[in-house]
This record gives sequence, C-alpha cells and structure tokens, in this order.
Amino acid sequence: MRILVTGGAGFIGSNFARLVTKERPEWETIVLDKLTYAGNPANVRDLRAMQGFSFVQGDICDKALVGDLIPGCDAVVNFAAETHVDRSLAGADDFVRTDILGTNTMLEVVRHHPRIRYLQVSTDEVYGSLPTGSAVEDSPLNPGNPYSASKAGGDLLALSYHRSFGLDVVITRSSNNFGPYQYPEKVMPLFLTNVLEGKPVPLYGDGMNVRDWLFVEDNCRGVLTVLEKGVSGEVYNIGAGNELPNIEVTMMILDAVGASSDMIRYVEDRPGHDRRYSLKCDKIARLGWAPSGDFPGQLSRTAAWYRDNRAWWEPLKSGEFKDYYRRMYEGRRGYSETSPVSG
Ligand code: NAD
Ligand code: TDX
Repeated sequence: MRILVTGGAGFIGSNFARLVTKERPEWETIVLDKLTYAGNPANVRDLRAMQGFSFVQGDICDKALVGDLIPGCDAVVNFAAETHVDRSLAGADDFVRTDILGTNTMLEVVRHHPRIRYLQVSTDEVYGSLPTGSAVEDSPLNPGNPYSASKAGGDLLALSYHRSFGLDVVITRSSNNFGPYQYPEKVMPLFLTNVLEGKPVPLYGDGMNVRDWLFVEDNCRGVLTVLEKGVSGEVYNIGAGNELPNIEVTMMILDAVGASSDMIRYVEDRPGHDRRYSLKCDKIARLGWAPSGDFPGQLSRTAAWYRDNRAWWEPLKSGEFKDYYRRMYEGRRGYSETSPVSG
C-alpha cells in the first residue's frame, strides 16, 4: 500500500503521517507539501528516518508534479489547504486556488487512475452556523466565510467526480482539532503560547461562540477508518461532542497554564463569525470509530506539549507572524497589552 498525504507538513497531516507510520508500518507514505507559512519541515523531522517515508516539496496545483506522484499510489489523502478563517477574510485568492483549484487538479489526475481511493479532508464549517440541532452528512451546505466556501467547493467537486466518472471518493468533515504541532494562529495554540509569553488572549465578541473540540489523534484515527472502511461516494462527520462556548475553553486553557481571567481581552468580533457548529457522528461510529474522550485530560496534555516545546513554536511566532499579529489584533477594539479591558 502506497499513500500520498498532501499537506503532510501541516498540523493534522503530520499527525496523520505519524499515526500511519506507527500503525501501518508496512505502508509507504509520501508527503507532498508546498511548505507555505503553515507548513513546517520540523513537523515530520522524526519521520524522515523511517523506512517507507518520503517527503516532496511541491504544490497540489502543479499538475505535472501531481501527475508524476499519483499514478503509483493506492490512495491519496488530501489535507493540503489554506485553513485559517481570519486570513480568508483578509483575502481569499490563495484559498480559492488551493482549496478549489488544487483539489480539482488532484481529481483530474486521479480520474485517469480510477483504482485509486481519494479521501478529501473537509470541515464542519461547510454546514455553516447552526442555531440548534446537529448537522448530518446530507444536511445542506451553507458556508459563512471564504475559507468554508472554498472547502465546500472542494467537497462538491470531489463528489461530482464520483458521480460523473465513478471515482472512489470519500470525504471526512471534522470539527475543530487541537493538539501538538498546530500553527499558533488557531485559537488554542495562540492562547496557550500567548500566556506562556506573558501576553493577553484576544477573545472575539462575547466569547459565546460554540465549537466542538476534537483531539487531533482522534481525528487522524477517524480519517484512517474512513480511508480503510468508508463507502465510496460517502461523507463522514468526525466530532467528539465537546461543544463548548469559547469563554469556557479559554478558562480551561488559562487554568492549564496557571493563568487567571485577567489575561482575557474581549476584542472586536470576527466579521460573519459563525455562532455554533455541531455534528452528528453516527455514520462513522457504524464503521467502528469513537473519540477517545477525556477532553480536560487531552487539553492539559496539549498545554504541557506547548510548555515543553518552546523551541518548536517560538520561531513560528517571530518574523512574519509579528506583522500578522499586529495587523490582526493590535488595532482591534478592546485589545490592550497591559490593562484588562472588559466588554
Ligand atoms: P494547516 O494549515 O496546519 O496545514 C496545511 C498544510 O497544507 C501546510 O503544511 C501547507 O504547507 C500545505 N499546503 C497549503 N497549500 C498547499 C498547496 N497548494 N500544495 C501543497 N501543500 C499545501 O492545516 P490543518 O489544520 O492541518 O488542516 C488540514 C486539513 O484539515 C485542511 O484541509 C483543513 O481544511 C481541514 N480541517 C482542519 C480543521 C482544524 O481544526 N484545523 C478542522 C476540520 C478540517
Ligand atoms: O484570536 C482568536 N480569538 C477568538 O476568539 C481566534 C484566532 C479565534 N477565536 C475564536 C473564533 C472561533 O469561534 O475561537 C474559535 C476558534 O477559532 P479558530 O481557531 O480560528 O478556528 P475556526 O474559525 O473555528 O476554524 C477551525 O475549525 C474548522 C479551523 O481553523 C478550520 O481549519 C477548520 O476547518
């Protein structure tokens, strides 16, 4: 079995590549990654010495390269994407390019090798904000920001290649992942590392937006389950049922690193901020997958990882990140480095 893991130098892709080399040691794993700002060779450094693992730097939009790599594979798992909602609000060109055109480039190559299984990694955000209830796999898509709209475009293309050309396509839609190796722009590593640097944490709006928190290793086991057992043409939600308002998660994060609520700054909200995501996950449960549970324990292990791995994240928060942080936060209503501001 040879698999191509695109985006495998990012957060979830590198955790997935690590899981596969451990649990399926007989497989050959090729990581293809462009190494954008979010891709980091350090995320897979430990894997490079493993037999059967290889790394290729390149773009999923590069049809010639993808056309060289895919034909010898049995499966493709497409994690590669632009992934940060706030960046998509600042400009969506890269999102449309990678998440839609890149997906299409891969599908066009797979189309000529129809025995290959293609797994498209997607997100609960494609269902949009749900005031009540939980999304099932055939709920309407109602993306609310350019990131989720681009991801929905990728999903629909993948499903259309299944229906039009019989490609062996499966899709996973997971909720918010957290754990080791997450780029520190996302809320959990941003807040943890800010506090470790003595900086405040910028909480958007009233802090009552709800996300369902899924430990990255659970998601990776879910992706592997769908890759091996999923029915062709089907979509599988992956969530852990840890639905919490952001303020509660923030308090847990602060607690995990021994800080108090004085570190919270309520800042101007994200435009179009989806209020609540929620997934029903009975379908993947029927394939034998279940989340491992213990959200507080997973969060405190995650906090310990960031506390113990400053050498991993400190370089990521220097250079370009400082400009990003300044642009994104420092002019925002309610933001202050020094004194607490309420409300
Ligand atoms: P990430 O931003 O940490 O990593 C993305 C990786 O893709 C990076 O290594 C980057 O270099 C690579 N990449 C970007 N554009 C590329 C291109 N054109 N060609 C090749 N490589 C490219 O993202 P992540 O959080 O690990 O997310 C992985 C996947 O999971 C994405 O498809 C995302 O939409 C999906 N997802 C993420 C979450 C989450 O909570 N993080 C939740 C649900 C779904
Ligand atoms: O500084 C912040 N302050 C804040 O209050 C940031 C960065 C976020 N937030 C809020 C916004 C969200 O309600 O925290 C919540 C989580 O935000 P993000 O970490 O940016 O994730 P989200 O927008 O929910 O999207 C994530 O989950 C679905 C991933 O980034 C996507 O890639 C994934 O598809």
